[in-house]
Amino acid sequence: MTSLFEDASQVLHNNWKDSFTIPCEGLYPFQWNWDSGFIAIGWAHLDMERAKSEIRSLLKGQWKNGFIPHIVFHNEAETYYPGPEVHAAYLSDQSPEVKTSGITQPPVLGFVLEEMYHIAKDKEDILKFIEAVFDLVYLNHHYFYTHRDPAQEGLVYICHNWESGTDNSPIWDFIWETFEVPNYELDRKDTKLIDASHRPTNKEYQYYIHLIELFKQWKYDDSLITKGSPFLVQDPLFNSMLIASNESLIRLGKILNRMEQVAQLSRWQSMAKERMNSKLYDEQLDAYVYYDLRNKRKLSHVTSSSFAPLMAGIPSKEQTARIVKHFQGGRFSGAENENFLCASFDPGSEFFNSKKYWRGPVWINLNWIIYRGLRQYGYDALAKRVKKDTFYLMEKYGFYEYFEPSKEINRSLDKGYGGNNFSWSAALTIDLLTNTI
Ligand code: 9WN
Repeated sequence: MTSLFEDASQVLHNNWKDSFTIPCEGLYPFQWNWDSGFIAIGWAHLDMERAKSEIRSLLKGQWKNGFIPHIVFHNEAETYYPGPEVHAAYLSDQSPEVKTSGITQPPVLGFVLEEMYHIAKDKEDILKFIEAVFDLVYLNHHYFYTHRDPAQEGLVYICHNWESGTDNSPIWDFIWETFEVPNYELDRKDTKLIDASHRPTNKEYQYYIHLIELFKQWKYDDSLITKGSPFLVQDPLFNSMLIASNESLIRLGKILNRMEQVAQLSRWQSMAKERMNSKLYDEQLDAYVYYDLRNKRKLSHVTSSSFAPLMAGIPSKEQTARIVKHFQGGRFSGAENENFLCASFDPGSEFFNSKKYWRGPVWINLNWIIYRGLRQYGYDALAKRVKKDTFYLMEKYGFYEYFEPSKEINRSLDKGYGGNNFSWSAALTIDLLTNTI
């Protein structure tokens, strides 16, 4: 019998394509932005040169203004929709030579670089690498604070559900209710590859494609998107990843003596943390929630993204004590601990669906983020439980994309949900296995 570590390592090796790693054979055959960050952490434990290559490949897709796209199409593949011709990023005068999408994903690169630094045995060598990419990652943060924060308040917006990384969260239903879309012809491949009931509906895809069509009309010009996009949301996960990455870049910048960048990052950082608490924290729910910038309203629902601020050190100790109650006989754990941690959407809500993608299932990258957050605030026993749940699911089913949260339903299942041999599930398992707590 092979070990979990060996199996995870095999998944990464199988998904490696010369200079980067695809998230999943067939289902996601290109390089994805935040996937690559998590994957690089996995590679850092196995082969640091591959981890570096993963980051360099992603940065080949960076635009002149610092923007990093959610997909880089280094290669050709027929098994994914929408491909490069639908995204048509060449319409922007900022886009690079390689084909990319024109929307982004949660900015994890800053803290990924710091993870690589901690994991590396040869510190001198890894610092050379970090020094070589530092300005590019900094430029990405500069892009966010200068192009995605119209009120200059410290919180950046996303303009597409795919930018959130949590594609069909019920949160986005409230945005879809605010506008109508034409009927686009969809050439979906995902529903031919895996169980369609685990994926978003065609109606939802009409919205996803419509937003892309609007952005193309505007040649991906950020000022036109700010003015006109019907989807403009301040998302707690996205902003937490940016804040966690700011913090890492500040620490790395000090080591590299990049004091000008450190000073600017620190200014963004203090504003961002303050605003997360004054704008996105919901006292009634004891959770960070979403703000719909277009329609000027809070979207007060609890999702696994609501817990990401712990990893970024945003809540006070008192807030954290209230937040963790969701995991102990609470909303997410279930009163009798009947759920594995952590469902992607509030299991008590009428919008919860335990099988459907980001409407309920457990995702390993969010578990990793929550684990890191709990440890940061000293909730080691709870962190251990998140890790135990993660390993249980992975050992029982393999490295699936997402998993059933209900322990009861799990008794009769023999598979996880979505794609199998999913890279970040494997990569972050490798990382969790190396943590002693
Ligand atoms: C769109 C690659 C990506 C992840 C996302 C996940 C899913 C894509 C899709 O797969 O989204 O980006 O086509 O469904 O939701 O978080 O980065 O693994």
